[in-house]
Amino acid sequence: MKIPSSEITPEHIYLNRRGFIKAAGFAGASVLLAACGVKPGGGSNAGSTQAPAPTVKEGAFGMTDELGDALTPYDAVTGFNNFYEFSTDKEKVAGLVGDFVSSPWQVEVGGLVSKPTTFGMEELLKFDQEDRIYRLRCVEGWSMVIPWQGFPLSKILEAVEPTSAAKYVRFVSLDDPKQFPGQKSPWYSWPYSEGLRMDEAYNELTLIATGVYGQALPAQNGAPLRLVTPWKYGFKSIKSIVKIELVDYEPVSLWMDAAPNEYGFYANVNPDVPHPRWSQSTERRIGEGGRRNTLPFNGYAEQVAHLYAGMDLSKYY
Ligand SMILES: Nc1nc2c(c(=O)[nH]1)N[C@H]1C(S)=C(S)[C@@H](COP(=O)(O)O)O[C@H]1N2
Ligand SMILES: [Mo]
Repeated sequence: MKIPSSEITPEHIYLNRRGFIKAAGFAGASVLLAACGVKPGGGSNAGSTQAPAPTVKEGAFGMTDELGDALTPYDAVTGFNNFYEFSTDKEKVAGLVGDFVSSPWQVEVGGLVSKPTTFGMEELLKFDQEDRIYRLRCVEGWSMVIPWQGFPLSKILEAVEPTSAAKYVRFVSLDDPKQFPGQKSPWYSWPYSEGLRMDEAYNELTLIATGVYGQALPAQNGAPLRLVTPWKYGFKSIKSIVKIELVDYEPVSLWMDAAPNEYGFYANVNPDVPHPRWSQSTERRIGEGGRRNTLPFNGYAEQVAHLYAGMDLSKYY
């Protein structure tokens, strides 16, 4: 099939590139794919040791994640966004980002570290950029499957050398009401902030995303860099980060501050612990009809459940 150049989207480019890598049997790429649990799609899922059978058309968009779930189309990933700094209307965000300035960009990393460092975007892009296909589950009950590019957060932490006093990592988004009209709303404690426990921050799944579908992150997805923790609800995945601080206390996020009975520090995806307003047991995969069951830790239990051994997850929600 030949696609007219006017219709070539980053989705086509991304899938073609992946197709090429697969066809060429490029060793480096397959090692990378294996290392992040990603599997090129197109074939059947037979022989997989993963328990849940694929419930969508395998490889509808040419690729699946490790559970056999098809990628969410590019238009939905970049057109249906939660980004309150622009709008509370998910369908309006992409149209409001206009000339958001994400370059030049700096990230100040400090607090309880031996080597406080301010990184320019160029320096962060020098870390090996990996492909990671992750499911993103929003607490509002929808989910997507997104092909990110980025690097493990641990790379930044290793560079700044946290001291033994550091117990948590605090993240802060850009504070700029001129660019972010939503920051004029008095309901929230701007700038957006989030936090992780140290072991969560060092977990192999924890990604700083710099791209999606093979292109630099569009503004609506958190340009030029955002956090992605796929076993946690989407609100932990803080966008447009300007500051990372190592601290010895559990940080209070924007959402914990706004509604402490609804949003906790951990925010691990958990079908058994309902949000006060929404059951978390099922979700609507964007682009799919019907609902599917939500998996504990969003299907990443094998990689992260041990971090919470012995904790009462209905208390530490
Ligand atoms: N700074 C900032 N980061 C944010 C948000 C936000 O409003 N502001 N929304 C969060 C929520 S609730 C979700 S579900 C994800 C959505 O990411 P996406 O729009 O790239 O799908 O971003 C998260 N990161
Ligand atoms: Mo969300």
